[in-house]
Amino acid sequence: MLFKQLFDEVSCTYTYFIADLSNKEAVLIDPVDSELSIYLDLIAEHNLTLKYSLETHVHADHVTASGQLRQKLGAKTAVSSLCGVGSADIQIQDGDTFEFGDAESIKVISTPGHTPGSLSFLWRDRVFTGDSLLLGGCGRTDFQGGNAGDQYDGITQRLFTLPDDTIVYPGHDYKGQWIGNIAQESRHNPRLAGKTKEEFVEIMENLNLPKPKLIDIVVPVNRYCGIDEELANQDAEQRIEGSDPKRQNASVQDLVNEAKQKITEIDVQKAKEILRNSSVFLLDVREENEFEAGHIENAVLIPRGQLEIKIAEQTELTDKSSAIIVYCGSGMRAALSANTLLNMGYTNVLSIAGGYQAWKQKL
Ligand SMILES: N[C@@H](CCC(=O)N[C@@H](CS)C(=O)NCC(=O)O)C(=O)O
Ligand SMILES: [Fe+2]
Repeated sequence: MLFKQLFDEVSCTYTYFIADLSNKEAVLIDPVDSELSIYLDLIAEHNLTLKYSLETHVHADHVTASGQLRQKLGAKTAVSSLCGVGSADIQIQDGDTFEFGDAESIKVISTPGHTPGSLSFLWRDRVFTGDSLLLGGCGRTDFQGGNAGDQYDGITQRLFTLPDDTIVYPGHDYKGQWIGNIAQESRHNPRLAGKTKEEFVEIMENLNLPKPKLIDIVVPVNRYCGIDEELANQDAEQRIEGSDPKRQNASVQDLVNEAKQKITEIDVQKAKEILRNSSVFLLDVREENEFEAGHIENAVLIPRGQLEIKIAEQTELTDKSSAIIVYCGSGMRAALSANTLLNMGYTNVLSIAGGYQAWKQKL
């Protein structure tokens, strides 16, 4: 076996590389886009096939390399189904396993809290905890739909119940630490050891950390596996032309086209008419910074990646036949979101074609 713990010094992110040198299959966990050449060199040097690129969550501080690894090597991208990454090849569920090599298996342990879709991965005697459990700390829970109570439950019930000598490999470390183990973390982690859930929540609510510098830029891109929306479109066009046989996976544009066949789109004119004459839940699924730069009056912001979780909290929508109009920047994310809402049982969902860009032109 070949196992490497790699570190991106800019974002203090750990990436994990596991390869079975006998049958030449490899897996990456949380690859960082600026480190891509290192992964490609490692893979070429050992003549490996990269089978999976696994994400512990949608990252807020760096761009993932998973989309590029899919394009260049045909690796399958995999992220939790709760992350809103419709373009990922595999929508991971708790308990899933990823088989690779002769008899290697990585087991998925759901550890929500840092984000609703945060996962840990267990391989042999090692657990890759993403930004759930960090060494002597844990991931923050104050953005991206984070929840401190869930974080406490996930860490104490799913991770601290692993054998004491399980090695903990975190998603980040900001103090120069590399590894820990379950015994150390469960007994001495200052945020968790001997703390009740209420005490933990209190600590997490008072961290007062500044937002990650790149959050508004990288989260939307990471929802497309680290390839921005426009590039993803170009990529789709190239794939449809069949220019590259390795690029056979469903693209963002394919998913949008599929969604558009199932949902009902209306133009801006019609949307204005409906909004004038009836009471409708107007849903903006863009990111916070886009919303702040301008939005339709009375719209409720729920970024697409938080849709499944946050929509259920809307008291106005307990009746699933309530009218919902959804929009985004150009109509793509709204189409995907409308389709998600239909799948969740909402029956009266409309999406604004052309999104906020079209809306602004009709002011
Ligand atoms: N200074 C970093 C912020 C890093 C950050 O907030 N990291 C998140 C993980 S994405 C976290 O949970 N940090 C925990 C902590 O700082 O205690 C940046 O600007 O990118
Ligand atoms: Fe994170």
